[in-house]
Amino acid sequence: MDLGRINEFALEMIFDAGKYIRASFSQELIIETKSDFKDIVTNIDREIEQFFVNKIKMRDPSHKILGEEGMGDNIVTLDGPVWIIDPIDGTMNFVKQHRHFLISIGFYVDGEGKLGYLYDVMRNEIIYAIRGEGAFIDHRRIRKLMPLTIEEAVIGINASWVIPNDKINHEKMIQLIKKVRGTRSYGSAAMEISLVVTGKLDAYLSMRLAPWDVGGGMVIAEEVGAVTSNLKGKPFNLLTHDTFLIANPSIHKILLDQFIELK
Ligand code: 2AM
Ligand code: CA
Repeated sequence: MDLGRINEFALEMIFDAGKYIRASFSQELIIETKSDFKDIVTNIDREIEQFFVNKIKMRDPSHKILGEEGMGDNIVTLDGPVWIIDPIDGTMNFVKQHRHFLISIGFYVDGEGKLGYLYDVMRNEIIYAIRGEGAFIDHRRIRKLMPLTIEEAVIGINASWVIPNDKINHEKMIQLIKKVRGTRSYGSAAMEISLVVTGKLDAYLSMRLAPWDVGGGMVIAEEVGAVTSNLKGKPFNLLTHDTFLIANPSIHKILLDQFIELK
């Protein structure tokens, strides 16, 4: 399989989708809710996913697609070539802020991440990785992450995990917030991952993410030395929803051992 050619195909498809999304602000968006009132989707999410599915299937019908909006295949295993796609990660930001949302795509073969893409549509900034060849931001190589202490770390966390909740020990989260240099919350898992792999954030954690939120970012993480896992320290399960942690390697274990206690 020629990953270089698939990479060129993917980059072109992503840039075309970006142009379409930017142009969509001149039309009225159709906004619907999904599982609950906080979970929203627009006609653009669906149109972009359909665009990716058409492009990929036209190029090679044997490639399978796991997409958030369900336009792809019914995926029960990661056997063979599988594209994991979130057409818009951060839909709430897309609707409300017209920025801070990304296209997130991973290309896996037999469960192994080969290509990863995080495209910040409004900044027109592409981060991508080719397994074994490194990660790039706008075609410049991204350096491996530098070690740091927990006191120097800036971490991405949603404020809801610092108030009493049924998923994680919030007292330990409060200890963590006191310990680190700073915290941030961006409302797009793909954006938080893009910041960790470029050293602008040192960790990001979430209690519930889907394969398409992290599939692209996990390939990039591997190439820059960022560590990914679920909150039990096991590999993130790309076939279902799971907890998620990505961190600079020097603080991944400390976060898991000292601050993260699942209920
Ligand atoms: P989305 O915008 O593609 O839905 C927001 O904190 C982050 O979590 C976003 O990356 C968002 O992706 C994701 N997210 C929102 N609701 C989710 C859900 N029910 N399951 C998994 N991920 C979700
Ligand atoms: Ca999405």
